[in-house]
Formats: sequence, structure tokens, C-alpha cells
Amino acid sequence: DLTAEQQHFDHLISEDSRVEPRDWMPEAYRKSLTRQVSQHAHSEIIGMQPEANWITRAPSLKRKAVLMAKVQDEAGHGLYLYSAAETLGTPRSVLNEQLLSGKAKYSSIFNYPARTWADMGAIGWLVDGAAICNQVPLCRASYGPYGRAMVRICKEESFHQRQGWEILYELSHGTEAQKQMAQDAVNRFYGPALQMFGPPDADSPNSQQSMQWNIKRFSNDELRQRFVDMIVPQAEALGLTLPDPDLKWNEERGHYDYGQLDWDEFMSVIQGSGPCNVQRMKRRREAHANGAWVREAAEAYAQRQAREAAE
Ligand code: FAQ
Repeated sequence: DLTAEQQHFDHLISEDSRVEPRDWMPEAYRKSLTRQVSQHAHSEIIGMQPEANWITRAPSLKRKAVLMAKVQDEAGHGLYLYSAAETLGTPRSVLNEQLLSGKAKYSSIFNYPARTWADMGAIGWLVDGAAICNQVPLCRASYGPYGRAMVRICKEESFHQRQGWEILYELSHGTEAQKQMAQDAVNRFYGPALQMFGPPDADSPNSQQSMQWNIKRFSNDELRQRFVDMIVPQAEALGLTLPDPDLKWNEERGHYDYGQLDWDEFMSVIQGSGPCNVQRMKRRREAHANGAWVREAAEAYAQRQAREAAE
């Protein structure tokens, strides 16, 4: 009966073990995970756009090959995550419809433009860096398929962060104009990267329950702090500065203090009014429509296979 099932679920969570697709789970757990995992998948797919925009303009063949591989990795992450989300019972076509209709969110960060080559460095270092900080604890998420997908994704994100770092390092040790370009990219991506961790804890409606269910292991602000502490020395090693006059070491807390982020801007971006929201969604709808023939062909093939197997 339901009570025994609920008890079994509660026991799994209290033991810090894993919930698998065939296990009974509360509807709210299923719903919240579907929300988070699918939005994560959408972020990976939309997140291909700012960097794909620079593949044709990468400054050398080698850089082009690396960037292309990185963008392909993001597509792969989207696929693992859609597969993990589907094990919760919602088909991928429905999840995709939620993205295309604007019902489902994707990460705020991908609504900012990639203006210069240095932005490829800032995205790799700051955006993939924030993604790693946020996602390493998700490798231990209570839902098995999500946690397992995250392990592989985090390994690839680490490489992505290094390639971004290397781009910025080269630029910041290049000509004055190149260093300026690197600094400008960091100035533009710093704030939005810190906002990837989500709203402050007091304004985060999902955090508490997600932490009780061992989906999230740390709060939004805890992970944001961890990220700030990590990038301050990295920025120094790059010879670049972070655009926050309030950033300073707090001996008592053993952490860096940092200034208020622009949460009005964040809200406007997640509500659809960021600099590139319209363009990103338009591009995604076009890509989906252009891929219709692939889905139809795959469907026809699957039907033929099923027919032949039945004969
Ligand atoms: N953007 O109650 P909370 C990548 C929404 S990394 C947009 O705190 P929660 C790699 C949130 O969904 C980026 N929306 O929510 C890459 C909720 O709305 P809802 C993707 C945001 O879930 C690199 C509402 O605000 N990473 O793609 C954002 O407990 C380079 C209230 O927030 C993940 O998705 C935001 N920044 O915590 C790819 C990681 N923040 O759903 C390409 C997995 C919050 O109720 C190139 N997700 N919202 O309508 C998570 O860890 C969590 O879902 C958080 C939000 C931390 C994002």
C-alpha cells in the first residue's frame, strides 16, 4: 500500500541511497526532478548557441576544432539529461514542447551575447566553472539516472573550463588590445555567471525541499560563495580583475565578501526579456523544424523494425 511505499522511499532518502526509475516515489519528487533535469537539458541545448556562433570565426584551425568539440559535448550532455528526465515518465517530445512554448526555463546565462573571441574564454572559464561548482554535488543526487549522468558531464565540463582558461591566459598575456578584450569579456560575464546558481536562498522556493530529498546538497548561496572563493585566485593568476569593488577577503568568515548582484536584471532575463532570449528561442524553433525529417525517418525506421520483429 501507499504508506509502505512512502516509508520505503523515506528510508532510501534517510540512508542516502538511490531512487531508481522503477521505485515508487512521491509525485512531488517526480515533478520537481522532471522540472530540474529537463531545464538542465534545455540549458545544455540552448547553451550551444553562444559558442556555435564563433565556430566559423575561431582564430585558427586548432581552435576551431576544439570549440566544435566543446559545443558537440554540450549536445551530448543535453541528450544524457533528456534520457534521464524521460525515465521519470515524461516523453522527450513533451519536454521539448515545454521549451519551445516558453513554459520551461533554461539557464539565464545563455541569454547574453558572445561578442568577441575572448567571450569563448570567459564562457569556458566562468560559465563552465560555475556549472562544475553547481554540478559536482549533483553527482550524488538521490535520483540514480540523474546522478550518473552528472558524473560524465562533470568530467567533460572540467576540460571545458580548462580550454576557456587557456584562451583567456593567451589573450591576457598577448598584446594590450588582446588583454583588454579578455578583461572586457570577464567584466560582462562575471555577474551573470554568479547568477547561474539561482536566486538568493531567501528567494529560492525549491531549495529546501530539494535538499531534504538529497537532490541538491548545498544551497544556491553556498555554491555561489564556493565559486567566488575559487575564481578570485584564478583571476589573479590570469592577470585580470573581477568587476566588483566590494570583493574582498573576510578573515573572520574565511571567505571572500562580494557585492550585491542585480536581481532585477536576473528576473527580467528569466521572464524572457534578456538581451538574446528572443533570438535564442527563434533559433531553437528553426533547428527543431529543420530536424523534422530526421525524427520522421527515425520513426518510420522504428516502425519497420517493430513490424519485422513481429513477422
Ligand atoms: N536561470 O527555487 P530555485 C550548463 C529558476 S550549466 C534560469 O532556486 P532550484 C553547462 C528555477 O528554475 C546551466 N532560471 O530553483 C553549459 C526556478 O523556477 P521554476 C544549467 C533559474 O531548481 C556551459 C526559480 O528560478 N545548469 O548548461 C536560474 O532549486 C556552457 C526559483 O529558483 C543546471 O540547470 C537560472 N540561473 O535551483 C552548457 C544545473 N536559477 O523551475 C553550454 C541543475 C533559478 O520553479 C555552455 N539545476 N532559476 O519555474 C540546478 O542546480 C537548480 O535547478 C538551480 C536552481 C540551482 C539552477
